Amino acid sequence: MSEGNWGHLDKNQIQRLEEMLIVVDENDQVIGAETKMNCHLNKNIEKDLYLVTQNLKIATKKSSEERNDTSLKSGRTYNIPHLYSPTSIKMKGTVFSPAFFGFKTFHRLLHRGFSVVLFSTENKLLLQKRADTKYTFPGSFSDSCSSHPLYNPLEMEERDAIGVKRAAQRRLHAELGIPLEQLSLDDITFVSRMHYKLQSDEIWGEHEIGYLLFVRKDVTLMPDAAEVKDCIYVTKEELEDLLKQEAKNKVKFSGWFHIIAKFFLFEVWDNLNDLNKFLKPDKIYRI
Ligand code: DMA
Ligand code: MN
Repeated sequence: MSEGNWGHLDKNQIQRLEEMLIVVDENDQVIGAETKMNCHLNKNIEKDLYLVTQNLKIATKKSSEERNDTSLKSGRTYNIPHLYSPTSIKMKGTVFSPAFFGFKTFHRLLHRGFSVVLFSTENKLLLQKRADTKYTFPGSFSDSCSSHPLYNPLEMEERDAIGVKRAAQRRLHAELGIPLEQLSLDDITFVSRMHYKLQSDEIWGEHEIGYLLFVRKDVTLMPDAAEVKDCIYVTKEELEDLLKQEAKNKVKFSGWFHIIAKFFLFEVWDNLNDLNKFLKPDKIYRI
């Protein structure tokens, strides 16, 4: 693996790669959990995988299997469905396909994420510039705050997308320093979901069902430099200008911000007082 794609990560980002994310199928039904690292490696997103859906005791690496991933450890029992990506399983000298053991084929590891677009009451959009240490799209402008709900009961609660909203509140506080009392779950509107796959570089990428969330509020910002390099409020014209600068290689934007901008943002911006026609909680846009 090339130094450039790992070398820019600091201790905080490396540690956060151990967070357990929610693995979903193409209809956003929960299938299991995986580390943030495994969810964002192109090698896991670009090929078919198998999913262990029963408790599985891995006896010893040597005698029971041949595999090239590090997500399962020998001698441990897994109680939650877990990614398993062997190319083959070798038992007593014979090579079997994982399907032989009844492991369900699972196409291209997919996880749940969210993106918050936050507007001030003056109708300016909050953009964040990602820290240079971020694993994907380092140093790029992006929406106000993107991240992932975690595999725990509170952030997996699906009624009114409450779990995802809790995760958004947690990250708006952690990344941007927005005080929890300034942003309640009721301040966050769930707009719709998008399914997309993106490459950031040759190592890292996204394959996500992303919840688009909307906030319109004046908030206090105290960004964490380990996550966010800069924060700016922009008008629609200023954003259009920044996007033109990207074409001249002067600034960069995250891949998912382009999707949000193309399919939602400018239309939403023109209708900030009446978002009802954009609220499609049951729809998943395939992009
Ligand atoms: C990724 O955001 C999430 C989406 C929806 C593209 P991120 O890389 O900033 O997430 P994290 O907080 O997990 O680093
Ligand atoms: Mn992601």
